[in-house]
Amino acid sequence: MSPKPSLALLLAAAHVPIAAQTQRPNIVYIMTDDHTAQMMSCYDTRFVSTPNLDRIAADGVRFTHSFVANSLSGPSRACMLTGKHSHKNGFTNNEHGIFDGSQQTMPKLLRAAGYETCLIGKWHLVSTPTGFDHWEILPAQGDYYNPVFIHMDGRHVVDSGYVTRLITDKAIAWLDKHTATVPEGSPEGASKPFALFIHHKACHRAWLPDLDDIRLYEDTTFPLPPEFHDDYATREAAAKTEMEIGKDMDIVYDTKMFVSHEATPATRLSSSYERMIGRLSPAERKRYDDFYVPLSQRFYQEWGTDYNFLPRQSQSSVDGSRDAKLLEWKYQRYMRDYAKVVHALDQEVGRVLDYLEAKGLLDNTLVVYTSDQGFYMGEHGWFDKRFMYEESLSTPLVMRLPKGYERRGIIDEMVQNIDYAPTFLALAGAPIPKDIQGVSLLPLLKGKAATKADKQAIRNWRDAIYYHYYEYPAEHDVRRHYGIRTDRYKLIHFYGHDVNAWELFDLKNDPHELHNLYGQPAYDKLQRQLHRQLEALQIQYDDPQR
Ligand code: SGN
Ligand code: CA
Repeated sequence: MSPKPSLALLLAAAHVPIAAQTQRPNIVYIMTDDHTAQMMSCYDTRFVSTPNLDRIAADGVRFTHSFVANSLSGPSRACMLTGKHSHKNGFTNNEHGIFDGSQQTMPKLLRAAGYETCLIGKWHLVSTPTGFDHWEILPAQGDYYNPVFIHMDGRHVVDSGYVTRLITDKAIAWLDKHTATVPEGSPEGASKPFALFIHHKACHRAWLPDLDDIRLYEDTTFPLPPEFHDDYATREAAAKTEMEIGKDMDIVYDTKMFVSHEATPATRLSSSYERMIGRLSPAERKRYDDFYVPLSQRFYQEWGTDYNFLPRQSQSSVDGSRDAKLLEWKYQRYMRDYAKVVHALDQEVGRVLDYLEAKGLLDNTLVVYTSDQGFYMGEHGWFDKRFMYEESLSTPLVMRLPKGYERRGIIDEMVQNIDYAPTFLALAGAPIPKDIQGVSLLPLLKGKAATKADKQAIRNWRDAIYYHYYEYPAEHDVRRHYGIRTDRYKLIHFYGHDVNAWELFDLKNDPHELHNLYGQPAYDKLQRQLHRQLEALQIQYDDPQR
């Protein structure tokens, strides 16, 4: 009978360098939903204060050119898990996708390299999670109030409380349990290194705050973004969407103008709204209503109960007109509720950092804070995401680095969410499979410890990223498109159904992407060059859509 191989031997077989085995860093990956960099004070000081998120950036690094590959929840999650673009991991859109959990994923590879893996929170990939030693997930989008969690044994259990706090409680409870158990004969002299994935529901629509935070930001008047009154000239697909604050934001569901079922005019999403707040206990509901009902009564007194949606022209309404005032009023409500939701998120991230610090784990842990994509906070008059324009192509990314990684401050190389998988594998000392399309970010994180090869990797860093969005026909009506972004320019092709349009932007001279330069003779040479670069990327990533 052959003796059982030790863990050390197994790790060696997994190509983990022996020296690294004693102190391999832990990974805490915190991914929120729809949290955009404009609403994070280390990126943008105009709107909110996020001291705990800023702490990660201040102690570590902040990426200023961090992008997603497909600006939507499920697809982003699949890119993160696999390190591959949507056409390779198979999960191209939320509406028809079921993630193939039998494929190679980063959590599975980390596990094979000796990590313990745990996932808590939003999953959104339809199939059952694979590659995690422990998971507890929200069904689909999940709920803010007293949410259901699905357990590994299939039970659906309702927990009392606010979702952001509950997800953190569960993550910390898992850490407690994990750090208390040291496997016998562990070569690391402690429990296994871990990779903990904390996936928040916040701050997804409809931005329902913790009752403790419900009155925050009520005295704040948020400045309008410069391109709030965009008229979408020269951008056909932008003009065709349904994500305008004026025209498409629901007065009941989104801005919460609800008195009672009987006393409130019904909208398309009223019953969804009633279901969401119907989850509150009577005492909780009273606290909720004490705040929103008087506001709603005042709203309907002022604007009338026939109010439904503003017309398209509201975007460019004359200052002081009824439509213009109502549009701005909706914007302020949207911003305030979103800001409240971010507040709880910031506090709960602080709680995780404090926990790691108290346990002496912080210095040997890579803490990543990011979102599944960016979001529009009134830019172009919009909410939601999906487009390859800057606000939703970008996603916040800050990291607190484990010891040995000395880089601090801003990193401005272009990075993408397909890079997380190879980064975590490299950090664990595990090999990066050839079919992974992202690249490890470790060379950017080493600072003084960078080797010759790292410096070479930085010199040869990618000069463009590739993007492909597929979910159409679907909610918000964003047409399918793919494109390329370089450090200065962007070329996008909207295709299929009723549109076949190219757009070209000069991000330096037109940072708000209002002037589509495609087809203008002065840009002919640049246009041809970008087409070539785009095609080269489609070949490199093997995207059949060309
Ligand atoms: C829901 C929202 C949409 C949102 C998608 C995708 N509608 O369908 O506004 O774009 O999720 O978001 S709602 O009426 O249900 O709130 S994602 O982040 O999960 O991709
Ligand atoms: Ca999202």
